This record gives sequence, C-alpha cells and structure tokens, in this order.
Amino acid sequence: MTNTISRRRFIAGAASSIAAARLGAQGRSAAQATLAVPAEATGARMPANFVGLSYEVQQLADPNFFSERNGGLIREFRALAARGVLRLGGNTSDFAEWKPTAASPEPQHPQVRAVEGEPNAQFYAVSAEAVRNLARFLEATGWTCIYGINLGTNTPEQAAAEAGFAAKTLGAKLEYFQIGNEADLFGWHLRDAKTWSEKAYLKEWLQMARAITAAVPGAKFGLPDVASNMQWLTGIADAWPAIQNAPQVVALTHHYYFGGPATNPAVNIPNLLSPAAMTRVQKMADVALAAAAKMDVNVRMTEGNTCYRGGKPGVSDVFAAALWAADYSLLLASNHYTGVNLHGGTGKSVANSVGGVLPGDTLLKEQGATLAEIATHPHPFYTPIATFGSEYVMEPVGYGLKFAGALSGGRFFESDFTAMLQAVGVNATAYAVKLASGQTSVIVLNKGPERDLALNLDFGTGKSGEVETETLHAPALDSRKAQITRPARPLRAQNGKCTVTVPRATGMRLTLS
Ligand code: BDP
Repeated sequence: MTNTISRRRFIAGAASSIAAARLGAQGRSAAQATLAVPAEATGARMPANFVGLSYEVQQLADPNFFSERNGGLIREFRALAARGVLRLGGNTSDFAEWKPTAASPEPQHPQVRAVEGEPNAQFYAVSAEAVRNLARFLEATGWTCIYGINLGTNTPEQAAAEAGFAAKTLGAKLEYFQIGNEADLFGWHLRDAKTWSEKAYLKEWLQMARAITAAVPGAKFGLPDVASNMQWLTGIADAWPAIQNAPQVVALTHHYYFGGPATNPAVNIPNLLSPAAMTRVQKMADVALAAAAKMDVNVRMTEGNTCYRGGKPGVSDVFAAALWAADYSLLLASNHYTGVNLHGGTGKSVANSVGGVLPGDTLLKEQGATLAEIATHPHPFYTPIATFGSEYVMEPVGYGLKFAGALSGGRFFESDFTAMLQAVGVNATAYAVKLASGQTSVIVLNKGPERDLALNLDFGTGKSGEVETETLHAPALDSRKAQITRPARPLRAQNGKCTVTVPRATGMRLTLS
C-alpha cells in the first residue's frame, strides 16, 4: 500500500533525528523528540462528518429521546461535532418491530433460542412518530444517520416497509441502511451455529436488501457490521463479484471494543493506553481496507468503545478513555476510515442490549460502593454523552472524540510520528493534517503517566506565524473529568520551528496559522 511505502520512506529520512532525540532523552525526565511535518499532505482525507455516535435502536422505543424537544441532548451532539453521524444499531436492533400506526398489530415473532443465564429476548416497537422525531432531531443537530434494520427476527416485507418510511422521512439525513447487528455472533442465539457463516448471512442479507431496494430505489447499504470476525469482510469481498443484481453497498463496517467485560482485570488503564492496544486496531484496519479496496467501497467503524457489556467504572468513564478515544479515532482516520461511532446512550437501553444488567454495576457493588456512589458514574459507563436525571453531560471519552474531531475535513501528512516518539521512550502518538483552511494542525497524545515530552516541531522551512494550542487534559488519568482548554497566548513558529512541552497524560493540538 502507498501508505506503508511512504511511511517507510519517511522513517528512513527521519532516522538521524530519532538518533539525536534518543541521545537527548538520556538522563532526563522529559523525552525529547523532533517531528518534521512533510511538505505535502498525501494521506487519507478525514471527512468533515467523521465523528459519530452509536445508539441502540431500542432508544427509538421512546419517541421523545431523539426529538427536537430534547434540547439538552441536541446541545451535546452539537458540542461534540458540528457535523456527525448517528448510527442506530446494537444488539437490540435485531428485536425491533416496525409499527407504522398505533393500530398496527404486533407481528409474529420467530422462536429465539434462550441463552443460559440471560433473560428472554424483549421485542419492542419502533413507531412512525419515533422516526419523524428522529428526522427533526437530526435537523436540529446538523447530523445524519445510519439506520439499522432488524435481521435477526424480521421478514423482508417488514424490513422493506420500515426502510421505505425511514428513507422518505429522513431524506438526505439518511447515510445508509445496515441490516442486522454483529451477525457474526448470531450462532449464539438467533441462528443454528452449525450452519451459520458469512455465506448464510449473505444469502439472508441479499434477500432483505433486495426487498428494501424494491421499496427504496437506489437504497444504500453498509455491511456486515460484525462484532469481531474480520474474515467476514474478506469473504464477502471475495464473493461480491459473482452476485447478480447486487444492492448498492457503500461501506464495509465493523466494530471494535478494546476488551471486556468489566470484571476482566486486563481491562485497565495501562493496557488501554499501551501501544499494543493500537497495534491490534491497525491489524484489523489492514484487513478491512484490503477487503474494501476489492469492493471499491469505504470503511467505517460503526460501533466500539473501551469495554464491552456496558463499560468499566474507573476505566471507561475516566480521562484515560479520552486519550484512548482520541488515539483510536485518529489512527482509524489516518487509515482512510470515513468515521468512528462510539457506542453509548441511556443505561436502560444498553443494559437491555447485554441481558438486562451492566457488569460494571455488579463490580461496583462487589467493591462495596453505595447506591449514591454508583449514581455518580455514567450508565452505561462508556457512554460519550451521559444522562444524569434530566441533564446530558459530555463524558471524558466524548471529549477525546471531540478533540480528535478537530482534524475533520483535513488531509493527513503521511509520516510515522508515532514510531519516532515511541523510539525515544515515550508512550505518545502524533498525527498531522492540512486542514481545509490550508493550516497545518498537529495532535500529539502523550498517553503515558511517566514522562513529559519536550517536542521540537518543524512545520517546514519558511512557515512562520502564530501557533494556536489546545490541550486535552485532566488532573489524572483516572479523573472523572476531562477538559479542552486554550492558553491565553499562542506560541510562535520561527522559520517553521517551535518548541513545546507536552506534559505526561495530556493531548495537545498545535495549529500554525
Ligand atoms: C455490542 C453490541 C451492543 C452492546 C455492546 C456492549 O452491539 O448492543 O451494547 O456490545 O457489549 O457488541 O457493551
């Protein structure tokens, strides 16, 4: 891939500055590094609407949630990004039933196999009113949506009826449909594990997508929205050319959670922020990009977060999650992903998606937390926008996404800043883009708690001017609060060069004006 080639070339060019930086770091508490921004931005473009959130479809069971009257939620969406993509899906999406009018009868539901230790599946209705309100909510936020249709317990007729109404009502605010959530896990409860595969999925998917396309000419789709089996993307891309009369697919999609569940001791701050965590993301991205190239479509990370089954208190809801989210988003953006949707929503909808209880609550109770203490945590623990009573609050993980989102609309400079920083012994990553305005903007994430980073940043010969800085910070990695602030006075770049210290456990954005 050109990406890799030019990255290697850049490393070779930068080898001398790495060596110099290594020497400089010896015997000091701050690591020293020099990053030189290449002359041309030739990497991925980060779409203007890159930032995304993912919510359970069950959230639509309350038509007042995504509604133009829900001012607090609208405010937080807008604070997160001026343009973004709301993805509706999650486990609950495979138990939704379409209810076009108040008098519509409940459809017959197929038998769903009971899973030991889990409550029975709960079906719920998505009404026409909820879809109408969703359209107005999107209008008020400036966002668009990816609309999830039930595959697990649905018929092509019902799917087409719902999609027809959604397409008409959402208009240009509909990015595309997805059919089924994490179908790679259907063998667990919704299908026969012995016969279920990506081939069986594709057969069912085609039947539904064709029914939807008949109702919505030109309907667009993302697929397969898998939990983790990346081979499905490869298998689908290989099978695609032989499909006659194929529905219009615009994106390959998948999910990624760092780990889980909350009771897993490996889900902790050092592991979350370790370079190895991002190496795993890169490996998945390589598979997704190769499959997408074969199909000539985009890739999107439609769902993910720090810890599955609703998140982990003290990991998902603290500042470490902000640094993780910023790094994860920018790594995917620099890998040509068109967006990232961090999962969240209300405690009830996400608890319903994972069997009724959030393991993070069980953990807190075991640790002796009182109900009042438990109530200070967001529910679910990983949600970017939390609900506390009637208030909506942006959580640290949301701040991380917002911070990364500031590079939206830019084009990446291809470089391996991250390898250079790690070579000087600091757990930091960096990304640089040329913004749509023509300005160069660099984000440095010094994720480790140990070392400050003394950075010599070179924007390029002849480029002088003010350097605006913006900092993503908190008192500590396990702090429940995150902040994005701007110092009163900007820095100055002389002949392209400026020097700055990025403190440990801090993100910094530097923009040359
Ligand atoms: C994903 C599901 C979503 C869950 C989430 C979780 O799609 O519905 O809420 O995991 O486990 O796999 O937190």
